[in-house]
Formats: sequence, structure tokens, C-alpha cells
Amino acid sequence: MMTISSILRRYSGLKKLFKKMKNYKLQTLIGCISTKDQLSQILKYCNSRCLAVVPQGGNTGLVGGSVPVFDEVIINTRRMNSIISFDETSGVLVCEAGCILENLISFLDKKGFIMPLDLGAKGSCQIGGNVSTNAGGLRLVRYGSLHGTVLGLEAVLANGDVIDMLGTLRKDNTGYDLKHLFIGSEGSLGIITKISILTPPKLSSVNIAFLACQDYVSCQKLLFQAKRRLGEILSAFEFLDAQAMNLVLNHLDSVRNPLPSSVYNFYVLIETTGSEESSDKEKLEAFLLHAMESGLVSDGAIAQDFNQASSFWHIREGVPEALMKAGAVYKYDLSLPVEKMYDLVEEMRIRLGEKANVVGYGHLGDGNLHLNISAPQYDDSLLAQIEPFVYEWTSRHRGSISAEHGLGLMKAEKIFYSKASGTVQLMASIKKLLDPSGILNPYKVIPTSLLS
Ligand code: S2G
Ligand code: ZN
Repeated sequence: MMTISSILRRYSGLKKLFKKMKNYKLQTLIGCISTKDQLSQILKYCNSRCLAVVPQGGNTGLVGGSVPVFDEVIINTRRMNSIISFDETSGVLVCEAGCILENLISFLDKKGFIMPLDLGAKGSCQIGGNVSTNAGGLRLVRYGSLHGTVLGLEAVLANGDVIDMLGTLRKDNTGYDLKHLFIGSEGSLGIITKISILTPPKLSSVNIAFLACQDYVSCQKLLFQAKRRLGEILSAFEFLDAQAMNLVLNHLDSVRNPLPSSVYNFYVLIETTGSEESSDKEKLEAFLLHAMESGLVSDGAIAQDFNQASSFWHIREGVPEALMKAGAVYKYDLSLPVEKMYDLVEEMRIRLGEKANVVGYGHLGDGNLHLNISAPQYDDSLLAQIEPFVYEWTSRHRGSISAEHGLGLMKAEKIFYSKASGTVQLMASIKKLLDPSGILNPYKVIPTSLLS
């Protein structure tokens, strides 16, 4: 495999390189970039010739944010995958953007720490991509957003300038905190090359409960109680409806229903993470007893061992895979007021009738609904019944049309459903300031019409 640096040395003009590249899988060829200096050289060259580039990490995104639209150069960061430092006192990890999330989780596990985020795609997603999309994941309810846990970044701008914001301090009030511009900008303002992130200590007592509720109001009330009765040990609060559960049971092998005695309308997965096994378990059991006695929970199980805990998580994390196996799927990743969230699922069911299977699941703990509409095949008339209804409904309820998956290519033009036009204009001004030639991830995040 030729490396980009050898090609850059051999070819004075990147244009000639393209002729060579046409015969290669662009990603394989570009994947050899392994230093910020190489990246800076490539961007400087591309910028000087208005050659568009697409930054790409693990390519696990769901809105087309890391794939080329036309003939953009793919710059894959997978070779920038070193751990630079880890401070075992503060828990601050400094690493390169191409580190795979699961590898960081394993590295930290040996040190007695954990990553503050956990995603179903951890086996292939890269931390640089997680940060550039401000990924949420399964534990945001406990550890917060990457805007809180990322302490610093290094990024390369379109003109090749390397911006060193790689602080490792919890508190630093010296000027504008520019790293936040890059967190969630999906590679449209600069390409992240290094991250410093605050990692929580790994605690010894983790308990998982898988519960059944008869209605959505009970799920809401259960969340209210969990935040008060479990308090600081609550580390995940996920929900899935019966439709999601049925898809998992029908499409994933080796998954069995932990609560088979009846068919329930909703399931809730609660995880607690603390330091005192006995008192944590007592707290969870007391919470569940109160929930059962008050009728919020119809049935439930607490995992008795690691395998059972994994099987509970496998159900929740298996929903996206089951949806893919079921056929065509229209995905909507929405932030909504918790009390309203499931109304949209029910209204969508009325709207679509027998045409599709409407599924609701997600991170109830942080008000993030994954509304997925499953159908035998993609169908424009079905899509016309879904959009713009789903966006208008979300906007009417002051929700976000993208809670954690980002806007990418698929939702860039939908940004106005969740952001005021003046705000989007300011975003466009910042984009034009940092990338005047518009070479970084074009057609993504910001409506193209604002950038011409
Ligand atoms: C989840 C995963 C991606 C998807 O399950 O929490 O964010 O397919 C999703 O919806
Ligand atoms: Zn999610």
C-alpha cells in the first residue's frame, strides 16, 4: 500500500495524485496520515487549490457526516492512534484522535478508570469522531456531555494552521474557550488531531435492573424517583417500547426476554455505579420495592452476575441492529421534553397506521428519543408522511432534531427546525472565517446556501 507521504513526496501537485488515487480505495490510501504535520501539509495544499476534504474517523456516523458527496479527498485519522499521556492522579487522558473508543476503554480499565462515554459503536468509532460529533451515548446522564469532559483539543484548520488548545486543566478562564467550537462541529471547522479528556475512576459496584412498565407515564415517574432515590449512583436510564423489544427478540439470536411472564408496553434499563456493593444493592432493591408497591413497575429483575448484566445491555444495545435486520429504517434522533417524548411516537403510529412499524427507544435519562420507523422497503410516499411532520412536531415542542447523532449531510438543511436563523447565520460566519474556501466537509452541518 502506498503511503500518502511517499505520494506527496513523489507528486508535486495533488491533482496528479488524484489520477493515481482514482484506482485506489481513497480511504485506504489516505488512511496512512499519521501526524498533524502531514495533515497540515495536505490541508495547506488542498486549501491553496480549493480541493475539498472529508475528515473520517471510524465512519460509524448515522447522518452521512464522514462520507464524501462528490470527489472530496477522504482524510482518515485511524493511523493517529497513540495514547500520549495518562495522569493517574487527575484521570486526565491525552490521546490522538484516531484512538478507537474500545481501546481507550481497555487501556483505562487496567488503570482503574473508565471513559466518560460509552456507545454501541465503541468497537470501531474513534474518539476524534466522537468529539467532533459531540457523541452522547449510554452514560451521559451520569458523566455529562463531552463539552464538560473534554479539557482540551489540538486541531488543524483548513489553511494548515495547527491550533494548540490541548489544555489538561479543569479550570482555565483565560479568554474564549475555543475548543467548544470544534466539539460537535463535525469536521467542518477543523480536523481534530489530539484530545485531552477527564476520565472518571472505575467504581467497583455496578448493578443493572431490567424493569417492565405498563405505560409511558410510569417510565417518566420512575425516572423522577430514580434521580431522587438512587441519586449519585444512577449511571444509566434507558427505555425501549414493546415494538423495540419484539424486534430484538425476533431478529437477534441468543436474546431471551428476562421478563417473559407477560407482555409489557415498556421496558426500562437502570444502571447504578457506586463504591459500596452492599449499600448500593440495598439502595437499588429499596428503590425497586417502592416502584413495585407504587405500581410504577409491573415486573423486574436485577442482574445477578456479569453475564446477566451483559444480557440486559445486549437487549438495549441490540435495538439498532434489530432495526437494520427488519428492513428499511427511517431514523430520528430527537431531544424532547420527557413528558412529551412518547406523544410523538403515538402520533406517528396513528399517522402511518399499518404502513410501518414505529419504534421508540433511547436515553430517557437525558430526554433523547430514538424514533425509528421500520418498513419492508424505502418508500417516498411513506417518507412524505414522516417528514416534515416529525421535524415540525419537534420544533413545535422546542426540541432538537438531532440530540447526539449530529446533522451531517442528511440534516444540514433541517437545522432551522431547531436553531434560530440569526444563530445559523452566525455559525455560517464562523465557518467562513475558519474555512473561507469551504474545503472542510462541504455540504455538512450548515446549509450550503449560507456559505456561497
Ligand atoms: C442508540 C445508536 C445508533 C442508532 O442506540 O443509542 O444512538 O442506530 C443509538 O440509532
Ligand atoms: Zn443513542
